[in-house]
Amino acid sequence: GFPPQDRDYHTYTEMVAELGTAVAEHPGLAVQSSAGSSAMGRDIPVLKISDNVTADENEPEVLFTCNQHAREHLTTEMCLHIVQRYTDGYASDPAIAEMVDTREIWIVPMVNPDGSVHDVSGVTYRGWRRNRESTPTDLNRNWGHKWGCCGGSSGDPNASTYRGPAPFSAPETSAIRDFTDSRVIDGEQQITAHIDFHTFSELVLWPYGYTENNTAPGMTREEYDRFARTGRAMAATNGYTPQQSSDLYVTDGSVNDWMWAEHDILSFTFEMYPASGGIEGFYPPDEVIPRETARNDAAVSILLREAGRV
Ligand code: 0X9
Ligand code: CA
Ligand code: CA
Ligand code: CA
Ligand code: ZN
Repeated sequence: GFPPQDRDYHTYTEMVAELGTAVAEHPGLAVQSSAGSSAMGRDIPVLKISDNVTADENEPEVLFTCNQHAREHLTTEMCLHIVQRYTDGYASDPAIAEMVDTREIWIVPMVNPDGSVHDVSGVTYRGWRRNRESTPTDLNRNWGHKWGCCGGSSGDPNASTYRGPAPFSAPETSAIRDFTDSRVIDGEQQITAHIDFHTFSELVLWPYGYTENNTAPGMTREEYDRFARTGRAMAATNGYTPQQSSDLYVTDGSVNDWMWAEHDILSFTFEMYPASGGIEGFYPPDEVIPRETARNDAAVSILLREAGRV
């Protein structure tokens, strides 16, 4: 688990317990389900938050995913913070209640549970990024849109950005793909907006990642402008830097490209605190968790509101 000085971070077991507590305390607002299993057989829990939560209502759906990359533990705390804000905050905050009543919010706090557990299973942090298949895959290079197309991933099984042998070869990416596909009802994708949380660099990123061009097949000028406008509006609230993801560096097989190209989901990556650093940037002290998760409250609210615009 986490060392004593970082005990406020949640291990996999503690994350599962936290979701159980949220459901127990708010049975009318939260239900837990499963997206599937990791390579080592761990469950990948999904929490849904809404009014009349056991019913599939005709409300815009929004997805938050965290911890694709094992060592990016602050992102799990971000997803758990969203869980708490939209459950515990329901009774006292009318703005929260309005969003819970008019949206269906899906939260996956640990997309990569095996990697996350592995990263904290030694005497010191392991600096692990990928999943825990026998040949580990970088999950954020394993998505199926333009997989491996453009030099934005590695075909070398030893590389930290190894894309895997085929698109969606990793159980974790195929689980989130299947969950997302399952939200297509009567031919219409119900999820309209998504944030995949990472660390670090304090960035708001939008697709495409595989090309440096702004427009490309499936991305019109108007659509690009909506990404840029929404991304900049969110970044104005948290002080992050907004940019197209390929302005940082080109990636192929990343989650945002697939979510947008396959499902027209307004899909962003947030790179959380800190702004810069070396390997220690992945391990901010647990004292910063409250500040650095609440820092994204307004941005999350903006995305939820934007999710209701067609
Ligand atoms: O490389 C990644 O997967 C993300 N950065 S991280 O340091 N958390 O690994 C960034 C993905 C965003 N996409 C592009 N930069 N194209
Ligand atoms: Ca501490
Ligand atoms: Ca509802
Ligand atoms: Ca619905
Ligand atoms: Zn990452």
